[in-house]
Amino acid sequence: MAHKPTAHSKSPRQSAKQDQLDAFRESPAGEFLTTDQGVRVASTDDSLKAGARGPTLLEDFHLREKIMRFDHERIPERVVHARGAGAHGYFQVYKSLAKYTKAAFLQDPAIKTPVFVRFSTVAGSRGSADTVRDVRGFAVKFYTSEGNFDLVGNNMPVFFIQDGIKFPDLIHAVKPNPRKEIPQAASAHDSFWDFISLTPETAHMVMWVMSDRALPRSYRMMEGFGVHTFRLIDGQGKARLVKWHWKPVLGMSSLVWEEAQQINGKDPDFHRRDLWEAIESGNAVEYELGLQVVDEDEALAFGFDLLDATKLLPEEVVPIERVGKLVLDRNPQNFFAEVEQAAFCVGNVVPGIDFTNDPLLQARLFSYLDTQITRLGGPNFAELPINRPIAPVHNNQHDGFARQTMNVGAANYLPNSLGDGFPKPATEQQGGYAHHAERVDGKTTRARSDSFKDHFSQARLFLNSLSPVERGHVTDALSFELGHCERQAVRERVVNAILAHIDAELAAAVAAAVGVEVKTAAKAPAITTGRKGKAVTASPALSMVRGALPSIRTRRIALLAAPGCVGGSLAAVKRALEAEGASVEVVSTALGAVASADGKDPVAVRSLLGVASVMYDAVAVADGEASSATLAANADAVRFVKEAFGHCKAIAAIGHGAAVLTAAGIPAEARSAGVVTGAKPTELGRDFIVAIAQHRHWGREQVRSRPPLGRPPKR
Ligand code: HDE
Repeated sequence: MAHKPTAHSKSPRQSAKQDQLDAFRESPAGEFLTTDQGVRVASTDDSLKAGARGPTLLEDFHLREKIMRFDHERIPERVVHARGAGAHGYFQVYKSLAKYTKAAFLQDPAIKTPVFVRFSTVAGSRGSADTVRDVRGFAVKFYTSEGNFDLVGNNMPVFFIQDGIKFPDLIHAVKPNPRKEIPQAASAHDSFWDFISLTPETAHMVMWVMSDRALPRSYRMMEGFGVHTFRLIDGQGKARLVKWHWKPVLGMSSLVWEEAQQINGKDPDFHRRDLWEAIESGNAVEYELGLQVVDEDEALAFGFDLLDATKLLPEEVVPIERVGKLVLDRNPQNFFAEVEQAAFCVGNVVPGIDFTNDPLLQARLFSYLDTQITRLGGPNFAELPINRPIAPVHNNQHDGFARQTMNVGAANYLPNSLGDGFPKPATEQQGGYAHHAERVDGKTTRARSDSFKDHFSQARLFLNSLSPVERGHVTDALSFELGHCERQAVRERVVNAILAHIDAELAAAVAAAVGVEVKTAAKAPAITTGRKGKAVTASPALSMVRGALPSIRTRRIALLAAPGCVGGSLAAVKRALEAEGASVEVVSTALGAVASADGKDPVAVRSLLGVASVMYDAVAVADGEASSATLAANADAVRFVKEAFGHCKAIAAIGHGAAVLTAAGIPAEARSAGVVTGAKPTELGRDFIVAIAQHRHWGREQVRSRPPLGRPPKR
C-alpha cells in the first residue's frame, strides 16, 4: 500500500531529533555480553585453543568476530577539517523572517529547531592539537521540518581562493609535505607560503589567518560566517542576497601565540575539553544568528563582487540584523557515531534558501556530497542517525552498501501506476523545493570575472581595522611563519608580491625579521564603498578588541595555595569569582586538602605538576607565610605566575602571596595594570574580577622577553 504524502509539520519538537538518536543508542547496563549475532559469550579473555599451550582454533567465532570488528574500527578522517568537536542544541528565531524567506524554521519564534554543530581546525589530522594557528570550521546542521539545512561555515568571513578548482592546490600546499609528512597542522613552511606568494587572491584571508582570529580562546568565543553570499527567497518568490553570521554571546577572545603553542603540548584537547566542560557544567553555549540582507541588484553595489568569497561586506555598510539564537546544551554520547559520522553538505538547503553563482560555493556543492562516499563507505550516509532528517524521507533511491531502510511498495520508479504514482513530487505550495529562476546566459569560458580582480584593498581594510596590538600580532605571526620558510625566494616573494601591496610598514617589518628586502612599493586603491559610493577603508567591527565582553563568565581561574595558606580569604575570593560565573580551581603542590593556617583547608583539585597557567585565564596566590615561601621556592609555581604575567593575564596575590610575584620577577615597582594585591579579600576579589574581565593587559607586552628573530642563514 502506498502512503499518502504528509503535509510537513510546522512545529517540530526540539526533542524530535533527540528521540530519533536515542532510538539508536545501546546501553550495556544490566545486560549479558553477546556476539553480533546475539549469542551470549561465556569468556572473552582466552581464545579457544587445542590445549592450554596449544594452537588457537579457527572455529572460535567470538575471537574471529572480535578481532575482525577491531580491525575495521577506523574510517578515513576528513580530508580537511579532520580534527573537531561537536555538540547538540537548538535554534530559535526572535521573530518571523517571513519578510525575507519562506523557510519554515525561520517563521515562528515558538519553533525550536534541533541542531548539531561541529567545530574544527582545517589542516591537522584527526589526532592533532587544538590550538594551532588555523581557520576554525563552524558547521551547523539544522534538522528542520522541511529537511536538513547545513550552514557549513568558518570563523573567518572570507576564504583563500575565489574558485573551488584551486582548493586541492591550496590544501596540498598547507598539508604536511608528502615526502616526510612534516609539519603537522602548521602553515609555517615553504609549500604553503610558496602557494600564497604565487596566488595574490589569498592576500585578504592571509591577514585573517595571521591575526588573533586564528587563535580562538574557545570555540565558544569566536564568530562564525557562512562566507559565501547565499539567497533568501520569500513567499512571493522574491530573492534577496544574504551573508550569514554567528555572534558569540560571550564575546570574542583569543589566545596569544606563545601560549597557544604551549597549550598544544600541555593540553592538545584544549578546545574540545572547553566545549565539553562548559556544556557539562550547565553553561549552554550561545551564538546569535546575524544576517546581512541586500537586494539582488546590489551584487556589485559595494565596489566589489558579492560572488567573490575573498571579500567581506563591512557591517558599517550593511548592518548585521540579529535574528535568532543558537544554543548548544547537550554533549554527544558517542563521539564516533555523532561527531565523526556527521556529514555536512553545503548543498543541503530547504525551500526559502538558495545558492548564488559564487564559483567557490558551486565547487563545494559537489565536494561535500562526494567526499562522504569514501569517508562513510557508500551512498547511504544520510541514514546514519546523526545525519537523518526529522522530516520524512520517501524516494526511489535505494540499495548500496549498508542500506538500512527496507523500501516496500509495488513500484520503485516514477512515473508509475503500480504504486498509484507515489512517492509523488510536491508542488511549490505543497513544500516542493523550487530553484530560484535566475536568468543565466554566457559563453563557455574559464575566465575570472573582472569584478574579482582586486586582491589587496580588503586585506588592507582588515589591517586598518585592527588595534595597534592586533596589528603587532599580525606582524609577529608573519615573521614567525616566514621565519620557518627555508627558501629565501619564498620569503622574498611573500614580502614583495603580497605584503608590499597591502601595507608598506607591515612589509618592511616582516622583511627585516626574515632577512629579505622590500623591492616593491605598489599600493592598490581602496575599492570597497558604501551604497552611495563613498570609499570604506576600515571596518572597526573587525577588531576583536571591540568584540570582547567585559565579563568573567565561564573563565578558568587558578588559585595557588600550599600548606600554611590562609583558607578563609582564599575561599572568599573563590566565592566572589564563582558568583560572577567563573570556574575556579585550587592548584597546589599535591592533590587533596591543603593544610591551612586558619583551619579552613582548601581542596586542591589540580597539582602544579599537572597543569600550567596557559590552561587558565587568570591566577591568584593565597595568603600565608609558609604557603608563599613554599610556592616561591617551587619552580612550577613561579613559572605559573611568570607566564601568566608574560601572557598579559590578570594576577592577584592575597597578603603574603605577593612574595610569589616577587619570586616570579614581578617586583612591586614593575606591577602594571591587571596585577592586584592586598590583604582584604572583598576588595581584592572585586578588583581582580574587573582585571580578569579585561582579559588581557596588553601594556605588558613590551616587557615580554622574546628572542629577536634574527637573520636566517642563506640556504
Ligand atoms: Fe570545506 N570541505 N571545502 N570549506 N569545509 C570539507 O567535507 C571544500 C570551504 C568547511 O565539520 C570536506 O565532509 C572545497 C569554505 C567546514 O564535518 C570537503 C572547498 C568553507 C568543513 C570540503 C571548500 C569550508 C569542511 C571535508 C572549496 C567555509 C567541516 C570533509 C570549493 C565557508 C565540516 C567533509 C565538518 C569540510 C571541501 C572550501 C568549511 C572535502 C572543495 C569556503 C566547516 O568536502
